[in-house]
Amino acid sequence: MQVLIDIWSYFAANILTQPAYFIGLIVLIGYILLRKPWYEVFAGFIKATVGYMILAVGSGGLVNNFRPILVGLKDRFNLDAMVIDPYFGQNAVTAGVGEVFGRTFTHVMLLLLIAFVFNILLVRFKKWTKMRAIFTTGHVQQQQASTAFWMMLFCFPALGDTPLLIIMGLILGLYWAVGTNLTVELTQDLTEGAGFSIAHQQMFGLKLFSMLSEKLGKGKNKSSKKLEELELPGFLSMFNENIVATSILMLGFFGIILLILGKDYLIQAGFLGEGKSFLFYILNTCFNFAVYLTILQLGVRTFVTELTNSFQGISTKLLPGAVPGVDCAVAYGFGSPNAVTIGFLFGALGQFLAIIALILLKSPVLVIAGFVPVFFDNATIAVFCNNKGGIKAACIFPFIAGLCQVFGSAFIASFIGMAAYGGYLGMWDWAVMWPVFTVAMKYLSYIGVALIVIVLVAIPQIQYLRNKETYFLVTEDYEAYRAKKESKMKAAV
Ligand code: ASC
Repeated sequence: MQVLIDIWSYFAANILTQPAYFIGLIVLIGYILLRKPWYEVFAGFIKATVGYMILAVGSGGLVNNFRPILVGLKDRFNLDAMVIDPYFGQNAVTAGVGEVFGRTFTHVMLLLLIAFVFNILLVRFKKWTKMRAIFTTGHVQQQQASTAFWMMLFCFPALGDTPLLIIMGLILGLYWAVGTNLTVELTQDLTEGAGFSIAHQQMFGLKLFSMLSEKLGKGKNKSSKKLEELELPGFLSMFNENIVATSILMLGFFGIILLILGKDYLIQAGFLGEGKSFLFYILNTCFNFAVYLTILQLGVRTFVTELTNSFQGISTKLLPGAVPGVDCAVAYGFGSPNAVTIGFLFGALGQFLAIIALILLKSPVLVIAGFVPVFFDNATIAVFCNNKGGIKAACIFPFIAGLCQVFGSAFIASFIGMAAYGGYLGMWDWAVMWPVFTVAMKYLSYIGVALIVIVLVAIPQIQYLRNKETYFLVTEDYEAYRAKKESKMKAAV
């Protein structure tokens, strides 16, 4: 038994929670199943792994680049508050779970394993479950397992380890399978059949906002144009170029925030070297955004084709008709690159306004914006909303999402007692869906658990019943799916 636990720990630490190697492994297995020659298998593994590492350089760079701004806002306005960010949330669980509940953190990895295996089984039996996607974003799974572990202990503090892990594994595994399944059509439409879905922290949000965007975009008004269709006249035409647009928008928004923070503060906090130019510091910070975004997109382009091609091995031999659910940043390689920037800005606006509201209302819990929710959640929502509903949708829904992230996190983190440990996950599903789950379990106990399971199990069934003809076609043969959808649309006109 110990040997098995050691193998699992090694696998979890080095592969499962290291997305680059996990994606590499999936590609490796996929190509082996397709009986490709060894050198193609090996090359595919390297391209996928290195591609993912490039993506990680881009996203890590974005996170670090914006740290001074977010830390600065906190320091300058003397806010003593919890940060909404997956990494702060994970630290809060590690720090508090023993103190509050007297349990150890090691169970989190076990919970991850149970939920992951359950997700695979649900997809294996998709004929009955109607679930088509596997959640492969390991580092996110780890963050979610930590938070879910805390929530579960909060609702059932007296429950023994084994039943606790089983119930939680069931709910978390269902959430992964149902959530990533919800984004299958959206992602296939965005990527024109690249063969993956989104497995991240805003999957229910993506589905909800995409449906609303579709409604919004139906009107014949100009604003239902997509961002990439916008042809700006005269000097505005420089915004047609993504790198230029991104840099100018960042300069307008974050340049002003940096000016407000002031040179003295930035020097004192150690972000700006003594004697260095403040002007060029601002330019660097804002332009770097465009740099890291470009790197991120290069990473996506490097590994996505490998993943798409190799997964056919898995989806024909092991898990028929399944797609891998991947990191939300992969979507930034598709659709309008400007949507990423627009989503970030409107999401930040929503979050900042919500934080000001908390301060004015003298909320007992204050929130500090963390970069991961404010950027990755809202940029992703904008990419999908732009694709379904155009420019207006790409502005409105990230803004609303920003409000949800702050208010929802403030509520749930104080309800379950995580706020005292300085952080909460903060992403959309965890600021809206999981608070609902937690309240249901806290007040209705096992009836609450049963209700959550019933609702989650029903969602893919409803999706299936609404589109029986094309439901499995969309992952199995995208071209045929598109042709069917188009002829249906023509018939409706
Ligand atoms: C998260 C998280 C990250 C980012 C990354 C986006 O939720 O923990 O590191 O989003 O996955 O690419």
